[in-house]
Amino acid sequence: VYTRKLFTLAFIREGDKVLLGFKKRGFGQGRWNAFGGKVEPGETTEEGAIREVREEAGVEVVGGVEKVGELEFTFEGDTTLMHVIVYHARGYTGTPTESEEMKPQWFNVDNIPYTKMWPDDELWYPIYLRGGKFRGAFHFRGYDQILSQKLEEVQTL
Ligand code: 6U4
Ligand code: NA
Ligand code: NA
Repeated sequence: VYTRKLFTLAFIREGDKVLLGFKKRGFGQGRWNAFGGKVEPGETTEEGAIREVREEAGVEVVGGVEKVGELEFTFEGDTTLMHVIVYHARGYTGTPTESEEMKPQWFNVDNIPYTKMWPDDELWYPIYLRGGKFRGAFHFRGYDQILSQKLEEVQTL
């Protein structure tokens, strides 16, 4: 029996570019990722996603966020299930600014640094980047090896 914990992961886009952050500390340290974290008591997942973008990337979401995916991550020998709601920000204002947790940088959609990211990212990013929605589950050994996976593109979440 798993203990489910709710997280967000949010994307900022600008034309052909997507904003990622280099995680400087904590879970996923040393990897490029979108922005997000734990949903706090009393906030909706959308509010949590918008807050994490503000805290980690230094930009303000404008026009709200759209849910684009749902992911579940489990780890061999660990009873925690990370339930991650993935969002696309409809717009933003401000200039990406480095925080204690993340160093933001724009990447062209054809030049995503998959070798320096979570290994599941190269599997589902392409669905998101072409405008699709997805549901996935990945079971890890350590943080580098996917032991089993499910991934499907869906019309609605
Ligand atoms: P603290 O340091 O406690 O404030 P917080 O920012 O709340 O942390 P954090 O950064 O630990 O939470 O949350 C983990 C982040 O990593 C979430 O945005 C989800 C994301 N994430 C976790 N596993 C992932 C994976 N396999 N692939 C991926 N993102 C993942 O692309
Ligand atoms: Na975070
Ligand atoms: Na947080």
